[in-house]
Amino acid sequence: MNISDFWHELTHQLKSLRHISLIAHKNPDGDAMGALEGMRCLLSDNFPHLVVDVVMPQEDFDAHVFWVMGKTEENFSDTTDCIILLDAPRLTRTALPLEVFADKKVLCIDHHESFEDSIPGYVDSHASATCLILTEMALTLGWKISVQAATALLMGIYTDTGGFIHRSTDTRSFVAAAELMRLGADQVRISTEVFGNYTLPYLHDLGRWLLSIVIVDGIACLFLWANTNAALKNHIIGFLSGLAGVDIACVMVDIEWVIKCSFRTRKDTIDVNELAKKLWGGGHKKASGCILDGRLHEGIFHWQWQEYSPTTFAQFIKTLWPL
Ligand SMILES: [Mn+2]
Repeated sequence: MNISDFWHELTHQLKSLRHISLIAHKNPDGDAMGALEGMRCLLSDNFPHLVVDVVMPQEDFDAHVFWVMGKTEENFSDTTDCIILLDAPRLTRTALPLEVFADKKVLCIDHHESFEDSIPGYVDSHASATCLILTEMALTLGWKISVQAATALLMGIYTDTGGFIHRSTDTRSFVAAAELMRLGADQVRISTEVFGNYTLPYLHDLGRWLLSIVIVDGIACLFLWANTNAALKNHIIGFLSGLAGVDIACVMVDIEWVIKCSFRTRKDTIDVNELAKKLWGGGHKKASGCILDGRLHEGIFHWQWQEYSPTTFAQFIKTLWPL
């Protein structure tokens, strides 16, 4: 579906709906939270007849981005007549069991690459953030954009572009950011909350983890524990991918019986989406991930009857990707 058809169809449908629930991927990042809060404001302000809920069932949120959120719900309401999935292409990426989506209408607005089982809706894999898509949508349709919406959307663009330094940063990102600032987005608060406000214990923790990084043939690898602070996980992978001599950064975190593996690269010649696909995952060219059915125990990753240290796992990644 092309962009204008999708948006006009959506606007048309919104008039006959009563109750919309918004959801994003589990372990929501700044773009997911910015999109949830931004879309909540946009829908509430432009379609006053709608009840709009944001469903965020988890509790461990990154405080550097959570401040932007308004009221959230644990689950869908019985009266929800449409769910909009933001910043994720499929229902398995949310923190809720698939049953809760049964017989509900679901639309997706996202900037990740599509899969065969992706939810229908609007996907622009060239957009640097889901918040960029929402900003362009609101501007194109002439929707009212409140200061709260503008701040949330700008925060999403800020975080998914790493503060306008990742390779995904483009003219569209700057144009949208400029429009949002013109509408009153609180850029000072975003930069202070997202990129500042670290505590000394946090920095000490970060320092200890930095000492555990290994680099093998251009692959930087680090295993983190489940209880590691959510902000630290995001922060550390940024450090890894920016290190001299690193082509691919790989961070493994154990989460509830599976291992989440995240890949980043700053090299134009490397596509970590292709790498993640080899491990049944996906994402973007410069940032991707996969879920592996293994476990981390005392610094060793147990997976498919093998034991990997960060060094041997980096060697394994190397075999998947001819650099
Ligand atoms: Mn995103």
